[in-house]
Formats: sequence, structure tokens, C-alpha cells
Amino acid sequence: MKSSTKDTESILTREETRTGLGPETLKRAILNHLFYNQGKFPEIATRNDYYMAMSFAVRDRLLQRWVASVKKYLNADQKIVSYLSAEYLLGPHLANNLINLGIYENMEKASNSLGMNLDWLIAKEQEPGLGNGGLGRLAACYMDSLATLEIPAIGYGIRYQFGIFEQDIKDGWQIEDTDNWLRRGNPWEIAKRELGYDVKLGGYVQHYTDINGKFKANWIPGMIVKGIAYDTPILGYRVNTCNTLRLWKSEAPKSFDFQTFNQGLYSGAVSDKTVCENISKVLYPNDEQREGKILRLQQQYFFVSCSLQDMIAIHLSQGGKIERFYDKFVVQLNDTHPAIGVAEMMRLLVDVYEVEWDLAWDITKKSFAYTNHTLLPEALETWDQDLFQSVLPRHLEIIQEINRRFLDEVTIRTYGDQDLISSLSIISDGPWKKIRMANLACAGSFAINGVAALHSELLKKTVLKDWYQLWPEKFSNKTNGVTPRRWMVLSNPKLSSLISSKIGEGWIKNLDELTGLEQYADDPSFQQEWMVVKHEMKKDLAKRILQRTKIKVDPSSIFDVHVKRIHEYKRQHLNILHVIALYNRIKQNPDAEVVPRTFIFAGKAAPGYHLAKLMIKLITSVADVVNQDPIVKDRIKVVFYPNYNVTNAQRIYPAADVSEQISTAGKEASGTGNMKLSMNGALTIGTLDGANVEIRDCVGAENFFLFGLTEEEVQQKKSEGYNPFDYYMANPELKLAIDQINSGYFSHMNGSVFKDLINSLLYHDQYLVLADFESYVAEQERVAEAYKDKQRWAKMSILNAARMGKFSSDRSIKDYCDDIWKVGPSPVELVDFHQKTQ
Ligand code: KOT
Repeated sequence: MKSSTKDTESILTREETRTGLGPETLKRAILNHLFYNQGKFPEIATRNDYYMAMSFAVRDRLLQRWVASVKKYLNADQKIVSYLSAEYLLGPHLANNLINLGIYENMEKASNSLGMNLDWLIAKEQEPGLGNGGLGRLAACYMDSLATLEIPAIGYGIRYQFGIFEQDIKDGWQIEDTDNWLRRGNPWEIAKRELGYDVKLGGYVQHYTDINGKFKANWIPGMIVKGIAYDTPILGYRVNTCNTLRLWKSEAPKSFDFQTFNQGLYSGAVSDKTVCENISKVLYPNDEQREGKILRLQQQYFFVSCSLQDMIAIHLSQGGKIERFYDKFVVQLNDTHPAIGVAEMMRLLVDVYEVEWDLAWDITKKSFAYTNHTLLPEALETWDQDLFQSVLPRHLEIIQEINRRFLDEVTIRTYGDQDLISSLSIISDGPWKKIRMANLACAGSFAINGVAALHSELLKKTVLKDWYQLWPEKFSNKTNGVTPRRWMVLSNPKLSSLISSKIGEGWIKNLDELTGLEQYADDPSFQQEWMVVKHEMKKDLAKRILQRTKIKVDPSSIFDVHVKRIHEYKRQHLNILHVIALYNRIKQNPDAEVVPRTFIFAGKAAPGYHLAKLMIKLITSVADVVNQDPIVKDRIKVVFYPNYNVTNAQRIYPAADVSEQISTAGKEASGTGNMKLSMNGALTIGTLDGANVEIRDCVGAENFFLFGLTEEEVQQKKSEGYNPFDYYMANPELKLAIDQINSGYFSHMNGSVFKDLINSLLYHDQYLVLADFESYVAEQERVAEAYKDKQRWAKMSILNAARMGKFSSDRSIKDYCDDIWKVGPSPVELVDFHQKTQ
């Protein structure tokens, strides 16, 4: 129903009284929630009570838009993007929603008038850390951009009760603690208790022929789990579009349909409460390392099955035909974690909706698209066939059938090329058969993409080479992007205001407009203002560093920032070797001119990743020695900032001068921290890896510190027989640094602490740390030299931010919409739901 002007006026009046956006109305709404939700009044309310009351007041203001959006999407002819992701690293909602609603200042007034500081309340929020790193954060940025671009979309995932662990540092070692983010309740979610789907697990399959002579399969499960929908509204920036993030919680079913199961089997099928609840209990904390556990496969299947059942229910409820599912939904697979969806779709179509196999396969292939996020072999998902069968016996049969038919087709097309056939097979040969999820995703998708230009090229040449040969037309690149709303407006309000004072606010929704700053890059007064903001942000971070780590750092020093998951391929150890080399230069020549620098590290190591945990211990150990040595005279400081998460990232990026993007070329699919740092005026020191390549192209080679081997050189060196020991012997600074670590110089003379790390570097060095050391140290000298020239640095910093337009997630989403999803904007009008129901 379209609303007339008169209707709109009445909606606005109602909005003013019920969900108005002025400071007075907001204040009243907070007090109402305080009273009616928390049963509290100002004299006894805690800050957390105020946070909850304010969040409910904000949520009220999302709901009008959310319900209008949902209503619009229920129109039969509206195609919806369905994003399937096992991870969403959302970060706190409150401030983000205030910004997107455009009521930040009004809320500040409202909270001041209640004697509360808005920042305190924002800081009360426990962030939903439902992801490990890049992949989960990308999903969150994409949800923001989808809504902002007014694209109808649903994100589907898992409502983990415990998100990514909290990190603490004790004696320099990482300690993990559970992330009980739901402890105090979550005001942002709306539980749809009535919306649930049964998911079968385990058991076996019976085959029979029905009365029409049709061959049928009946999956008798070992247990049944219920998925309950928890919805979080995701509002776009200054639009009415408010999309849904639907996360599934697993529960034990209370009752079930006796008819569905064979007599006598039902009692075992509903397993006990704890087993069912365990499925959505905890996020696996591995980033790009596979965890071949049964529970992990159960998690993947659980959320994918609920999501597909939900999509089909929505489609059918609007009178859609199952055969035309792809007219209603396009399903994007965020890497292979949801790839089981291909087999589940086939099961639903063939077993439940009784669609013929060929038609079912056609529908499936028209519905799915697959994004690959890594080339690392250890991250490629495979499942042992026996384990897979124990969880999903029917899906194994379906995959075998998909594979049989698919390989027949390949055999014809390739004239029986055996190597090609065995590499494309979804099930690997050999005594221990494995289900290869990337192959399942490729076989069942109409589009396949990588996440940066270099990565997409390497995909075609390496892991997906044979798929590219088979179907070149399915391949494309979609370079990642990040949302400027969270990563500039919210986290760096001062820099954002300065930018807007020069070029207006259009850049927030159209990041290309940042190029308008280029004309001020040489303007000394703008440079001065820019550097003043930067300095303010550095002072803020210095305060936090002092509070959190007791380390005093100088905001005038270079803030050199290396923040991301700890991983050998990301080479935090290369950075720390440079720190040791600098330290030794000072020790050898105490009066040497050293441009003061603060090396800031942050990141979590997977709890089972021994070498990554040792890298943290090495950083903290070097910090202990360097920070306390009087000869250093505070010229260099090393900080490990604990518990890197979205909240802390928002504090660190605005204060960075230097962005460390030093992965081995060819290993980082894209990176997104590289984009966030550059947008906030940090200069990158980096390799030609992932999106660094494109960032350098955009900001200009003269505004980027490049070092290291290229991807081709890395391959070349490896094929020649790389010997890290030669590099150790050839470079005295490197040798000294390694010898010191080995001798216990940084570990109270106990040299054995780091032996595994050192042995790995000297005798394997998979990631060519030693080969790149010399070039890295040399480039770091150029960084220091450049920083001495304040005007030159300011200009480079401004130009970095000014040329980052391409790296907005709005651009990425537009590319997906145009090339893959074929979905366009669909603006939402507010509807007066209170007046009448039609
Ligand atoms: C994890 C497990 C399996 C497959 C892929 C991953 C993965 C990849 N997790 N995070 N990534 C990162 O994804 C980001 C978003 O595309 C990239 O920017 C980054 O380079 C990947 O490492």
C-alpha cells in the first residue's frame, strides 16, 4: 500500500509522539524503557540499565523501518539477496544505529540531560564477536552496505552463545577466556520463538519404491535439532531500508511429528537437551585453519538447513513455485562453510518437494554463487567421508550422485582426461575418501569469485585452475571493501568532521567524493588541521595503552600499527625482528639518530596454534626488554594491546601513522585492515599481496612503502630450493637478532622458550621471513626518513585517505549486484502500521 502525503504526515506525527527523533522524545523514551523494561528509576539505575533503556529506545526507532522493509520484501516480485555466512563480526550496534538513524547529536543531548555521558553508555555494550577476523567482518560490512544501498537482503548465520574468546596476556602469554556476550541480555535481537525448523542429524537412509514405482529415500535421523530464529535489524545509513540478520539458535524440539518417523525410532531421534543446545554454543576460534570436528560440520549443516527451509517457506508462502526459487533468492556462499547448502538444496528439492533430479540440479545451480577467501591449503575444507556419513548419511548419497553425473559430463567434455577428472571430483580418490567442499561449491554455483584482483588471478592459476578451465565464464573478481560509516564516521568523528568541513557529507555514501580532498593536500593549513586531529587520536590511544598495559608511549612518535590475527603468513615475526635490529643499532651506537617509534601489535592466536602463541610471547618479551632499557631513552616502545576486537580496532585505526601489511606475497587473499588504516590516513608499508596491490595503484606508488619479493619471485625462490639459513648467515643484523632470541636474551636467559619458532624460521621458513628481512628493514628506514618531513608526511597521509573511494563496501556490493546477483535498489517507504491492517 502506497501512502499518500496526508498519510505520511500522520505517520510523521505518530513518529514524533511514539518514535520521534528529537532530544526530548528520546529522553522520555529512555525513561519509559528504564521504568517499564527494567523496573528502575534514575536514582537506582546503573549505567548498564541506561545502556539497555537507550538501546531499546533506539530499537523502537528501527522497527518502523524494519517492518516496512520486511513487508516490501514479501511482495512476490521482489528478489532477495541471501548471504550465508558462518561468521558475522558485527561490533557494537548502539553507536552505529545512532549514526545511521542520524540521531547521534540528539541522543547526546538526551543522555546529557539525564546526567549520563553517551560515551560511557556506548562503552557498556558487549560486542557480538561472532566471527574470527576478516571473513566475518566482511560479512558485517556487507550487511551495512546492502541496507545503505537499499538492496533487499537477509543475512543468515549462527547465534553462537559464546563468540570469539576474550584474550588476556599473563606473563607475556595469551590466555583465553570465554566470551559470554549474552550474559546481560541482547537488546538488539528479536527472538522469533514461533519461527523454527527441524534439522535432522545422523542416523541412516532407507530406500523404497513408492506406489507409483518411484525410487525414494527416507532419512531416519539419529537426532533432531530445532533451529529458532533470532533477528537483528540492520539499518542502512539515512535510508528506510532495514534488513534482517537472522541467526539460528539450536534447541531440543519439544514435540515432533510422530508420523514422520518409523515406529519405535522417535525416542532416539530427539536427543537430550544439552546435545542439541551444544550446536550453536560456541564459535570455533580458528582463522584459516581447519577444524575437522563433527560439531563443526553439524553447525554448518544446522544453519544452512534452517536458512534454506526458511527461504523456501518464504517463497512458497507468496505463491512462488518451487521450480522458480532462484527468481526469489540468490544465495551467496561466504567461503565453503555453508557449501553443504548445495547438497541440502538438492535434498529438499528431490526428497521433500519431489522435484526430478535434473530439474532440481538446474534450480540449485541457478541459485548459488560462491566466494573464495583463501588460497592457504590448510584452510581448504574437506571432510573425511566416514565422518561425513555419520552426520549426513543422505547428503553423502546425494553428493555421490551429483559427483557421478558431473564427472560423466566432464569425461565427455575432456575426452576422459584422468588428471582433470580426479582434480575436479567432489570426492577424493584413495583409501581415505574426502568430501572437498570447494569442489561442491564450484560444481553447484553459477558464479565463483575471489576477493582481490591478485587473489582472483591466483585462484584461476592454482587451487581452482581446473574449474577455470572448465567454466571460465563463471569466474570474476570482487575486490573487498569496508563500510566508511563504521570505519570513519563512527570511529574517527574528528577526522570525518574535518573532511566534511571541506567537501561536504556526500562522501559518507559515495566514497569516491573523497578525491575532493586532493586539492587541499598541499595546503599547509589543512595539513596542519589534519595532523592535529591525528595527534588527538594518538593521545587518546596513548591513554588507553597506559591504562591497559601500563606502558607509557609518546604520541609524537610514529605509531606503527600491526593489528590482525596472529599467523605465520601475516609475519608479525618479521616486524619484531626489525624492532630487535633497531634496538641493537641503538645499543651499538647510543647516540644514533633514531626517529622515535611506537610499535603497536594486537591480535588473537588460535588457541591450538602453537607457533602463533609463541609469536605473541616473543613480542611481549621483546617489549619487556626494549621498553625498560635506559639506553633506548624511550625512542622505541613496543606494545601488545590485548583483546583485539571491533571495539579496540575502532580505537586503534584512527591513531595509526604506519599500517603494517607485510604478508608473504600470494598468501593474503585481500586484507581489509589495510583499507581501514589507509582511509584513516595511515601510510602502508607492505608487500605486493592481496588488496595492497590495488591500494598502491590508487594512492600512488610515491605514497606507499613497498618491499619484498613478488608472488612470482616467491614461487621462483621456492622452486630453486630456498634455504633460509643462507640469509641468516649473510645478514649480520638478522643473525644477531635470531641469536639473541635463541640465547634467551629476551627470556631471562632461557633460550629454549622460542626454539620451535627459531627452528621453523631457520630450517623451513615457509613464509620467507628471512628472505624479505633486508628489503623490509631498508624500506622501514625510508618510512622513518619520510616522517621527519612533517609536511611531506601530512600530504601523503591526506592523499591516502583521499584516494580510497574504491575500497568502500558500497562499491563491492554494487559490483556483486550488477555482475552476480542481478538485484537493484528497492527503496522502502514508511507505512502506517497503526492505522489499519489491510
Ligand atoms: C577461513 C577458513 C576457511 C576459509 C577461509 C577463511 C578465511 C579467510 N577467514 N578469513 N579470511 C580472510 O577473509 C578476508 C575477507 O575476504 C580477506 O580479506 C583475508 O585476506 C582473508 O584472510
